[in-house]
Amino acid sequence: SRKKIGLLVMAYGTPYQKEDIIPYYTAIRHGRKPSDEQIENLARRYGAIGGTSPLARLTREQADALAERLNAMQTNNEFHTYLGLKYIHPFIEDAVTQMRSDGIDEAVSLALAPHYSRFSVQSYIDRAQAKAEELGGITITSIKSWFHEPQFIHFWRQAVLSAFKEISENERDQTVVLFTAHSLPEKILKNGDPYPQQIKETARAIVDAAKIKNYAQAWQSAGKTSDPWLGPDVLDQIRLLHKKEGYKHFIFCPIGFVAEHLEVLYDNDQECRALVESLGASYHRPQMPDTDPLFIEALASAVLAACRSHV
Ligand code: FEC
Repeated sequence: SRKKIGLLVMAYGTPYQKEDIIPYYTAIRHGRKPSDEQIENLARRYGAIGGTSPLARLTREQADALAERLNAMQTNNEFHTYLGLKYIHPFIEDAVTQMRSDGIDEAVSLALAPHYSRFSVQSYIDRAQAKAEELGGITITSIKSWFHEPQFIHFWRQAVLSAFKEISENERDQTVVLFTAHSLPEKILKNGDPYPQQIKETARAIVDAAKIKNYAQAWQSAGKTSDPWLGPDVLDQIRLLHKKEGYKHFIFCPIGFVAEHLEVLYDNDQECRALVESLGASYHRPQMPDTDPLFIEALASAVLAACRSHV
């Protein structure tokens, strides 16, 4: 019979309703309550994308689609999905506790973020492992990154190519593809964090697969702290590219994210778009991975590879 395997899908989380914004934001800030001004600013941005983010729904749909795909493509294991979020319920710890009480002794964890950083994915992993150790009797194999999955690259190849189709043929040479990911504090570089390199490799692989001529990379959504953050910032990069090359079209690929959410719908689709259009150029942003079958296939492939090597 099939072995029962826990599939711990870990993701960032988002406020479900307006009232969740303060506790959520406080959790992101490791328990330090944000100022009234910061809260208003964040509430305003959620307001600008319709009140709340579609991320809660999309994360759930991604987890369900992944489990369904995994159970359809092989017969050794029966995967049971548990959703564990970083900054709102159900928390990562809740999910591990639930798996354990459901009698699961082996699990695979996957974060819905393609690239590994000690500051991002490792903190998901640490929380799951700490809870598993505390409870005992459950082993979790943690996938650290999955950006190299061929179907993930293939997804972005298709997405970029469809964005190019919106552009008239004679202007395709005056188009730049801009790859972005969430910025992190520059201090990550001191410990040789692989995050920037993995993002660069992802961009490179998409460029090769889609035969893109003009491309650049930038960081987005940096925190407003006194620490230096990885740059160039996306807004500076847009200005620079426009000044130097006079591009008519900007295609945005936020390859560090996997769903439409605040960062994409506000930081890209509103802030970046406004700047691009103020420069007289056009803004394009292909569909995000969401529940695209190619993307779900990429995640399933990463989970099966982890099972082959451990479970
Ligand atoms: O609700 C939504 O639709 C968006 C959810 C959301 C995702 C997301 C992804 C990442 N973040 C990463 C790092 C940081 C660092 C700080 C930080 C701050 C915020 C704030 C909100 C927020 N993040 Fe986030 N992030 C999302 C939401 N993030 C809200 C707080 C207000 C603001 O700054 O806008 C700075 C913390 C601090 O103040 O010290 C650092 C990284 C990712 C991508 C990887 C992942 O998904 O885990 C890295 C989705």
